[in-house]
Amino acid sequence: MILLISDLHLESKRLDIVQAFLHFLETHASKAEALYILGDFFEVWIGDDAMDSFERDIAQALRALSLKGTKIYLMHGNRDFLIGHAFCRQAGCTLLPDPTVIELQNQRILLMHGDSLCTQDEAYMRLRRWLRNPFSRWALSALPLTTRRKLARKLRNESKMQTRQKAMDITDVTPAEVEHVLRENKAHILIHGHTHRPAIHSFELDGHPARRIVLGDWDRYGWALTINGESMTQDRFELAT
Ligand code: LP5
Repeated sequence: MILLISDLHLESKRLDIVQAFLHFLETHASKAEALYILGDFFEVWIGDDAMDSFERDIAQALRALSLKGTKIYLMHGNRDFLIGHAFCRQAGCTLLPDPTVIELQNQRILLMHGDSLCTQDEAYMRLRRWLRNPFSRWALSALPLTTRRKLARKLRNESKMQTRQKAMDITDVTPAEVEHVLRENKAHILIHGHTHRPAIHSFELDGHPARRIVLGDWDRYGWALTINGESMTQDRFELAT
């Protein structure tokens, strides 16, 4: 059995989510062969050198799970694309490129965070190109921590303001891009997060049944997709109060 989650946006201000995640690790994830975290695991990540006790405790919890035998795979999201090898080493997890194809039951399954599929969101696509550019990453990483924190806060505030004003279809994935990535990766199943619109979409791709499974974000509820043999089910659970 494997588990997939995304968009937990872990931060010290949301201890309800942290508690639910720790509980999820102990109860569900410890029984899984593998746990895939498809991005935006943290609310924001400005570099491994900014790790504090909060992030170290989360890394420790993941390491404890990996020592029990569950393999942990982590993909970057748009908020935590600066997670690096130092965190992964501490957490005992493997960093996955976006996109990644896994094979289960002779099926190729495409895993992505999902932000790169929102191609109609031109303002975000510009920001993404700029932030992911190796030179910008290098320059940002060289800034003092206080400056990085301020920049990240500014970006979050600007993003919240602008996202509220964007039409729903702009902030969702572009169907043509979904078809393109599936064809390019010779897959008929795509699993991603990012849009916070949990669902299982069935459609036809080149005469074959295809599915796009959108993982839910952890906020009012927690979400996890379980793949067990042929079955794929997404469960929603209450966060303890
Ligand atoms: O995150 P979410 O889902 O709410 O919104 C995203 C898009 N927004 C983002 C930005 C992130 O929320 C914040 C990024 C934090 C990164 C941390 C590390 C950064 C490094 C800095 C320090 C080392 O990804 C949002 C999409 C939405 O998904 C749906 O797909 O719409 O995109 C935007 O809102 C982008 C805006 O439209 C354009 C923003 C221009 C900002 C200009 C301000 C510049 C000031 C700072 C310069 C570094």
